[in-house]
Amino acid sequence: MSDNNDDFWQDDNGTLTQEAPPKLKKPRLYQVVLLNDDYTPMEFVVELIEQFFYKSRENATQIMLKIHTEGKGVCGVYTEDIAETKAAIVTQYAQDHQHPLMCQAEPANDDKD
Ligand code: TYC
Repeated sequence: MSDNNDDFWQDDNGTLTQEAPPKLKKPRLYQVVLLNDDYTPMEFVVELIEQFFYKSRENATQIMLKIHTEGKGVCGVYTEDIAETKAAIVTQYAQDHQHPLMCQAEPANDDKD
């Protein structure tokens, strides 16, 4: 066996072998956002953020106020399946309580690794 360079190996029969690059990539991340509306009570939104996104009361209140003033806000970042599932569960939970609150998943800005 001889080593031609860093990428190729040559065995005794002259066969060249190249090591394959790793196939696994980091999964793309999705952020779960809540959208503002004029009807859902602030207290309901704060409690929902605490319950579904495991935020402290203080942090949940800050996120709710950001949504209220800016139109939307990020509650958490997950892989795609988890983000889509969480968004659907949260929207359904709000509907079950007769509130029009909308929750959606969107691709997070991928900063280079
Ligand atoms: N704008 C709502 C109100 O004034 C409060 C609210 C905040 C609603 C965040 C939705 O995602 C939301 N009662």
